[in-house]
Amino acid sequence: MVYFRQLFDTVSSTYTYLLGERETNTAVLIDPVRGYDDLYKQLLVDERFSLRYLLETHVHADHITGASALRAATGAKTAISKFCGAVCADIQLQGDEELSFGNERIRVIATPGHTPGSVSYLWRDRVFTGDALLIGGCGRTDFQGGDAGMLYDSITQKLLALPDETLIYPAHDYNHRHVSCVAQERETNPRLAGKSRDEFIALMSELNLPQPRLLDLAVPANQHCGDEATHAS
Ligand SMILES: N[C@@H](CCC(=O)N[C@@H](CS)C(=O)NCC(=O)O)C(=O)O
Ligand SMILES: [Fe+2]
Repeated sequence: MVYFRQLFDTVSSTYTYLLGERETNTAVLIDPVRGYDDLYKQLLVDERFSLRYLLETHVHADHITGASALRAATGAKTAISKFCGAVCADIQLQGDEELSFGNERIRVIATPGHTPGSVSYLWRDRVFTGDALLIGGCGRTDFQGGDAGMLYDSITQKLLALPDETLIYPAHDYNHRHVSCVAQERETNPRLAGKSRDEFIALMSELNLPQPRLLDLAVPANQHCGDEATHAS
């Protein structure tokens, strides 16, 4: 039996995911947000889970990760792509490997483009896409080494190449949507459906989005795994 819970930070509209396995009572947390440590810890206690991994989809630009505090509290290992420049993490992911917790397996898929170190995590029938693929959108590519062509390739060749019914759980949604699936994004995502690579690159260069409010604070803090000692907010 497995356990799945989607949690939401209303300040940054970030989704955090708790995946659990009931035979060994082991769990994994994807993209924890700093400030929710007590809530996560209580949830782990209530559900009797021991935390194995704290997985980051990338270095976030809009909120600070809760990884450091949770690692200290639980002994879980932190993992992030080796291309994120977060040397503080216990595991530097190559972007094509398998992680296991209890009897469960998670496949790491390199999905660069929003950032060079963006990865997605495939678990059972669902994929956690970080900011690579959002519901009806995708991560911006105008900072943090973003590359629209690379993002198009990641989305079309890796994420939308998964089976149609694969569920898509992004790192954010700003419009109260919780989940999508591969077929839905392929057919309806306005940034991608019917768009060539060049059209996508042109569209991404014309977004003119305001910078995330916490950009200058969050990026360096997250490269230190959200360590309170080095980067207090
Ligand atoms: N208003 C938000 C903006 C956050 C933002 O720009 N998020 C990035 C991800 S780090 C993004 O790619 N957003 C996609 C989009 O807005 O289309 C803030 O200030 O934090
Ligand atoms: Fe991001």
